[in-house]
Amino acid sequence: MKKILIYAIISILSLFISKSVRAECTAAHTHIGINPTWRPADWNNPGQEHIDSDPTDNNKLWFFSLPPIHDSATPGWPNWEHANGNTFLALTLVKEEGEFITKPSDTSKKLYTCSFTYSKAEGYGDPNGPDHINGWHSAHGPQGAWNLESIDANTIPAWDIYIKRERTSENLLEDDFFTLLHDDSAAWENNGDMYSLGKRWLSDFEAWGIHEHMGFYFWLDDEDEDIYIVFSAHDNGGLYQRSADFTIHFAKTVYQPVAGDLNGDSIVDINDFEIMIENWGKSGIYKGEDAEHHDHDHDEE
Ligand SMILES: [Ca+2]
Ligand SMILES: [Ca+2]
Repeated sequence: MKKILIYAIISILSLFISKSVRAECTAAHTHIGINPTWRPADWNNPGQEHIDSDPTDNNKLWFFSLPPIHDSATPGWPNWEHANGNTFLALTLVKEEGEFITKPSDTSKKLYTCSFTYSKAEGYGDPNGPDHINGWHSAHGPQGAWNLESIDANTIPAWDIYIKRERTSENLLEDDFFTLLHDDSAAWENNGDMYSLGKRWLSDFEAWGIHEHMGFYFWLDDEDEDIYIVFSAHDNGGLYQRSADFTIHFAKTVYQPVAGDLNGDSIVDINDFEIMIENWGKSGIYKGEDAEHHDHDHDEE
């Protein structure tokens, strides 16, 4: 009886929690913060202890994907990558009434975007995972170390963040990439274009920050399997230093790492088995303490 009651309470609680999560924004954003070298010492306890390998970059901007604490954490955080560096962001064909859309100036190119759901537990296609990827958000990380300055609701911060489109991969023409704002107006149509992210009071975080939706669109021909775009973040307000260039990779086909896949093709089959048989019994272990003493006295003949 007691057990049933506990289960009932848990399911009511989880209902409530999933509802309140869904009430929030369900899109995965690229985050913008400061201090790229700061990390919690232990992601299982991110509120305590930290490491910071470089004290000179504490005011430098940086970009990151969904951090390890998130239910839909990006496997290769802070990049939009898998843990082995493979591309994480999948491209999806844009369809209008079941038909794909071709580029007006080159009908061999079709319109793609990046719109899929993902969670850590269920992987790609989990309807409860956020939609990847959509726009930008300020960092509101553990211990506040990555956060842009925020004093209170009445004090508008001095920072004024804008993002510059640096370049795209060489298989794209300049007008093969653009973004659409939520009102369907385009931004970043050319390399070198800047886009200023508005600052606003975010009541969810009780802090000043950035929350801007934006879809990524590409005109791709059949040869374009992988593409990338490079952005940098800047502060017009003079508070923060320019970020390092941030590269976002997209691919029509994503190759997830799988345990047992030895040749890296994301399939575990006879080819991996052959590699294992060929190398059966080999050992790559070397213990420095077993090294034989080497005489460095070169005077003796
Ligand atoms: Ca630092
Ligand atoms: Ca394989």
